[in-house]
Amino acid sequence: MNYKLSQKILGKIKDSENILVNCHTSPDPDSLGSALAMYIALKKLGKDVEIVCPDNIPDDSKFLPFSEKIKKIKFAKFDFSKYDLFLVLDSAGENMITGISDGKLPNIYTVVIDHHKTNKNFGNINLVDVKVSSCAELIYKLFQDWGIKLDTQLATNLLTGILGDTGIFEYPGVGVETLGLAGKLMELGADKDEIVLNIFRTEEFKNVKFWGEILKRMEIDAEGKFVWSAVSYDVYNEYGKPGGAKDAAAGMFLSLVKGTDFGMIMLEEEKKTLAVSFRSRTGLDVAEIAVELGGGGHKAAAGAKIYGLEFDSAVLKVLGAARKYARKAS
Ligand SMILES: [Mn+2]
Repeated sequence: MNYKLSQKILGKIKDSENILVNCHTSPDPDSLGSALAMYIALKKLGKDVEIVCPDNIPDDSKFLPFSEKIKKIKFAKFDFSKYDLFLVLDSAGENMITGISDGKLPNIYTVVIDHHKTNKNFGNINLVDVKVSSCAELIYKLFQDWGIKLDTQLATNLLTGILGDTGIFEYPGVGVETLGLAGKLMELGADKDEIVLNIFRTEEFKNVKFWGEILKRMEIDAEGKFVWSAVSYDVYNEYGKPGGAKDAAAGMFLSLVKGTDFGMIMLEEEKKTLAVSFRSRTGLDVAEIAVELGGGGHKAAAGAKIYGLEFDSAVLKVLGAARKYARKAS
């Protein structure tokens, strides 16, 4: 048995008829792969399942088996009354689920299944394992406990989650357990090359040009040992608001620069809403900065949103938190 809570969660599922599963805001490959894998498993268990998300799923993820089942909803308006169980995956807190800064969760029995070290344990049952690479890896271990037979479609979704949250196995700390598991998923028919091509090598040309705007604005803080870039709403809007461009650029550019420990990209997604992606280069824990700013995440990759400040003030706030953390860490 991988987890003590596995059977308790399975019992709850067996007692339920209509099950709701979530994808988090700006759903990434781990969120999507985890939710879709769970969807397939719950169907195998004979349940009615719905997957909901506060945002649209990216076009590059539409090749994933059953991705068409993910429904975009407004949490404040959706009718949750028919559901008797809510499985919350890969989501550290309420706003990651609802997409609203002070959003309330529906009043349904809630099971949290997550790997964020900043998880707030807000469910009725909380299975949080911060040692796994991804929520998909956790779910693989959970399915082992449940005796779920994996098929190619399920394996494809799980491998997508692992590839996403490990930066295609590149992030510091990705070890033999994760690699071994990925190998097993490939034996089951998951096509690593197809996933990598679709998700990481199918960028819109304009998004790549937008990365140029990010790079052009990149600064180095030699004392704090970090790089940073901040792009205002007006520039973002000029490029047609390329969703996902910030995270993709963060994955590529923030852990490259000699002499730095970490980096961050700030993007004003809406007027007075600054989204920040942090990436660690040396293994320094960037989730601590994200938490200081009201966000969360992992040691190697984290995020936060600053609401209600003008662009310049929001940027200064983020820089202040980063410098404070850098001083403390050195
Ligand atoms: Mn994840």
